[in-house]
Amino acid sequence: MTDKGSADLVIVANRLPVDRVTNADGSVGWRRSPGGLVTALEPVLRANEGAWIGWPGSTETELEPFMEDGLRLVPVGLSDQEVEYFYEGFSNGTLWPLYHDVVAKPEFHRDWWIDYVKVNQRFADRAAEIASEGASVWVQDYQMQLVPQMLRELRPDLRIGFFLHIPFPPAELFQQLPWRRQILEGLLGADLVGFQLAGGAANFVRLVRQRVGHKTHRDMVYLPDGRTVKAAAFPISIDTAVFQKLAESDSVAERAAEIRTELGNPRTIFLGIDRLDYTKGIYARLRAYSELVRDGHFDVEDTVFVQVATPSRERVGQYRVLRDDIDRLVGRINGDLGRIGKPVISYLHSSYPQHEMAALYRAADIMVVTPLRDGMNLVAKEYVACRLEDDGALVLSEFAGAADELRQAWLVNPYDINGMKSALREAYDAEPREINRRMRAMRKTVLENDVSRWAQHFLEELAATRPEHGKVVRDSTPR
Ligand code: GDG
Repeated sequence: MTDKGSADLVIVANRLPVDRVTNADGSVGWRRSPGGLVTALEPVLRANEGAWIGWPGSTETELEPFMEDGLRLVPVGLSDQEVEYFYEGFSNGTLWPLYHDVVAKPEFHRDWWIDYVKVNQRFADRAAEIASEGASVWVQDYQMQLVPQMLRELRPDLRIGFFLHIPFPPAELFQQLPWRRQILEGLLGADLVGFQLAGGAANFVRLVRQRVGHKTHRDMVYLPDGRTVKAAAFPISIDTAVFQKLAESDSVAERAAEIRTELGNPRTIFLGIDRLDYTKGIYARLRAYSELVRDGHFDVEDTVFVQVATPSRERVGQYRVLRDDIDRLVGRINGDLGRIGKPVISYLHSSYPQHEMAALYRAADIMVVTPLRDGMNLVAKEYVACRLEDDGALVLSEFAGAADELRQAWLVNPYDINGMKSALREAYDAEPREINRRMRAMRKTVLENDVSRWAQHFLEELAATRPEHGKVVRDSTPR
């Protein structure tokens, strides 16, 4: 690799931050996919001749790099087999369940691993091509864990950061992985490895010591060639201003009122919003709620649970089974306990625009977020951002990363159905003063720590690594 590219900051992520859309006239265009990550990184990408490398989400065509709304996007193509082996297979059938406490059984297939290596190499090659001399490259998430080392081999001049959006498991689980050493070495190609929580960083450092045999001290790894790698926590957040503004708008307020009317003006609306994923604890949550209805604590005449389950990974077998399980459970609960026009659970298997999400957050009196394991959980923070009047209760799993910051939620163990039932009842019965006190504290946390701050904090730490090398990443004052 001799030719250096021109990008001073490169983001490497599995997906590009846009979706391909076919317009009414048949032409093909791009629509920005909503998400805090791109909003947070946009200003800093613009200020640094930045580029974003990712898969455009379809296998149809090979695409050249292009500009979209001022962002330089560099597509990496995947074949049908790679989508199946690298993405659905190794990423979502092996790593995802393994990193989430093995709540589903991870599958280990050597063919999947071969494609994971192949695709990671392709992403690393692209990054090596477009990064300028001494540039910073920020690699995102579990699909890309080999990229730091592959890139370091091609371009030792780069500053490389990595952030894992999902939990990093304890050694006892990680060691099941037949390719554990390769993954650890892949990550060690970075100068800075970021995790959602300090526990993830500690798990990583311990594994590096035990399995790779490098010297470590606290959050630092010392490599034999003199290089150091820092592991630290950077809890991600949301674009708080966007949600706050949406929640303040008249149209969202009107839509929230409309939702309430459409539900028959109940006294209390419970809400769950999740990707339909077995880590999110939807099944046990709905069971806990339905038992409270069955036992007469909640009455379908004035209480309803709205569960939005956004379609996700529908080609992966475990996700299809989950969908059937939830369909059956909801059908049974509504069949047994509902009345005409009064379902116990109003179940929506669909995705919605952000405006509708904000209206749901505004309409809901009690938000129920009970994952079995979750890196952070942004839905919990979005709910808090939308509660302009410091009202609304949050019932939150102890096993979501967000529980570290949102201590004033009603915290629950999602495996303990009776415990969840008690928390749901307590939140339902809580005095407005108590609800306000808790929400006020949580709003302070979410308002002070938004996703721009998260990105800035990570990039500052990255810039502080290898001070003798690398360009200075220019700061940007977002919005
Ligand atoms: C991973 C980690 C970590 C959902 N349905 C719709 C919709 N959403 C949006 C939510 C939220 C996001 O998707 C989901 O984020 P979560 O954090 O809740 O969960 P994961 O998708 O599992 O995310 C997680 C996160 O990465 C970030 O690091 O917090 O732990 O698992 O923003 O609002 N958005 C729209 N329509 C929907 O129907 N517009």
